[in-house]
Amino acid sequence: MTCTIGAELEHVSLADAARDDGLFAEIRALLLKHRVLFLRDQDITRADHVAFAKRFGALEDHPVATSDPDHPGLVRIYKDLNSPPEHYENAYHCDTTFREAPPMGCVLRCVETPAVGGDTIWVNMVEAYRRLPEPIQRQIASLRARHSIEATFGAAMPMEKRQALAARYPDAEHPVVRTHPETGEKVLFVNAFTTHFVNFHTPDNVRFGQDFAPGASHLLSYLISQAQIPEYQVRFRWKKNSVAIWDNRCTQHYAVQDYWPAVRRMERATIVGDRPR
Ligand code: AKG
Repeated sequence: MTCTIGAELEHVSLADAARDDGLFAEIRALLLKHRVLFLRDQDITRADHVAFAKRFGALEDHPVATSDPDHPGLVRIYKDLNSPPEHYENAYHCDTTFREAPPMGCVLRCVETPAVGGDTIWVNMVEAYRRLPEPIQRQIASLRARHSIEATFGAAMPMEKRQALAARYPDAEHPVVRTHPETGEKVLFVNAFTTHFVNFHTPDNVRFGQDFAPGASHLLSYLISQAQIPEYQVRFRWKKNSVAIWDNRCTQHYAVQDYWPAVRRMERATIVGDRPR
């Protein structure tokens, strides 16, 4: 859909793909190539949605979003007049990287969309890494960073709830440049959940101790800001029954919060991933 990311699949039903090995294998290969796939008119049941997502692997719950009691693994992201924007999704992020093993990917279906607004943007973080200046690539090659649930979901919560969340999801540490486990590509792997580098050593911070690293926060902000570059992005206009399938290991996304108080209802299945290396 753009020169760097996204493809739209036509004349494919995900209900069929849930049952057809060949079709599923083709979709999986296209996902690795294009990083996010879009399909229209997927008037499928919730059971079909879950069955298709499960072809990729086991599903996991979301730390803050509500799961559908009748369809374990399906999370509701429903917004209306009574749920004002909480600024969770409208930050460039890779899903739940505060987990040791963040998700492999997601299958998101639109149940209801506002007349205007509510688009979602995806970003190709392999391209973001490739286009970094070479000295920066060298500088970040062996850097590691901390990812925390408190940086985003926790920030707006009362302290007690926030502490409970942090206890349930302790911070994780990941490489700043991860290698995609299937394609072998290098991926710039910092996002809204990333709080700081844990091994940014310079002559100065050896003197001050490794938690105080002059230049580190500037470098981290610079790396995080790469997701905002339009050349690495695709922006999708939802319709009822549109579906997006994304590879969470090499993309970030941003749900545009411009529609409140209109109603927007999405349902999402999240596929368990592996530990970034
Ligand atoms: C997420 O599922 O992580 C989101 O950011 C929501 C995406 C969307 O609702 O478009």
